[in-house]
Amino acid sequence: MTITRDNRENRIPPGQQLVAPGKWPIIGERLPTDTNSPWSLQINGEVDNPISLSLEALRSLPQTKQTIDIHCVTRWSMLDMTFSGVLLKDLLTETGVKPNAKFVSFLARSKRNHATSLTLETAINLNTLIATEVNGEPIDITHGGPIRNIVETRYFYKSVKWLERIELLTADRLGFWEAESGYHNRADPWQEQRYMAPTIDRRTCLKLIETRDFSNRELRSIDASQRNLAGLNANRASLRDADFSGTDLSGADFSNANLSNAHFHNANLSNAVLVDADLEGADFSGADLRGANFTGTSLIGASFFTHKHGIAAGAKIDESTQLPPAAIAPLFPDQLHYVNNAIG
Ligand SMILES: Nc1nc2c(c(=O)[nH]1)N[C@H]1C(S)=C(S)[C@@H](COP(=O)(O)O)O[C@H]1N2
Ligand SMILES: [Mo]
Repeated sequence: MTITRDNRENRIPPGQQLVAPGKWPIIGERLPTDTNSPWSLQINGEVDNPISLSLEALRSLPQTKQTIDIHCVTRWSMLDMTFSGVLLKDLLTETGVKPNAKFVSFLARSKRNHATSLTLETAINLNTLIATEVNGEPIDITHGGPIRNIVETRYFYKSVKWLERIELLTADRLGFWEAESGYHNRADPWQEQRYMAPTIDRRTCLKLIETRDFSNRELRSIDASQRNLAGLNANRASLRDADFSGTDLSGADFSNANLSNAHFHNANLSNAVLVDADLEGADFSGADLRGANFTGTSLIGASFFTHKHGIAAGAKIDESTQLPPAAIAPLFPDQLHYVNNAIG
């Protein structure tokens, strides 16, 4: 059976950009805990007949081909990836589903027992595929082979690498990123459901801004826009989706901070230290980056230039900006072009 993608005119959800052709990034865990022992897939929990299928048994079941677009929460997308495998729906026909089963959890063979979940209804309606091949080849181990689930029209964190167990549940159990990093549990890229609501209230936030010390704190989605935070200490702070638009951050220390999807539009980051920070999906458009140090950063999906609302805004970059080749290599082609031009 072949399932074809819907015919959306615009295939790129808001805030996403295409990676260079053939450059599929590796995100999150790089390898499963154990690559040697044989792979199998268990289906248990609220089912009538729990089963365990060897990889071979899974491959010998009727295969479904599905062409989907991948959208990572860190703002990169890839179109027309053809996965094949067995539909979850078909596997659940084998096991039978108890009437009280409402959620499905996908669990990985990985160090942190990485998992994600969906409502059973969503999982079925979105044609969740238990995939073993991509574009006609077995899925590479770094991309979750030999078995990963594939969920179209959801951010890619709903597709677990090294899938080894599917558990049906009566109540939801948040997945790894959803619980640890506040990733949105619905994850619809067309609605930009990237993160759950902020973890800190307005008053605590204002007090913290006064101290200029964010070090080691969990401050996802904090609104620190249009402030004077020169010399901020944000060493090892967790600042996913934080809003620093228009803020003075000159000389700030963001080393080892998690700033994925943070907003630095028009911020002053002159002489800021971002060494070893996670900057995936971060927006530096219009920011002053003179003297800033990006050594050891991860910049997949980051942008230094936008033309949102018809207005072009590029970051201020010159020879004093430390943007090592290794850090900028994974940038989107147009972003890389802008940065290279600016460095001169
Ligand atoms: N086991 C496991 N599955 C995972 C992750 C992970 O860290 N561990 N990361 C998720 C995220 S955030 C994304 S974007 C995709 C990345 O898949 P890729 O590395 O094949 O691009 O895997 C998802 N599934
Ligand atoms: Mo992701």
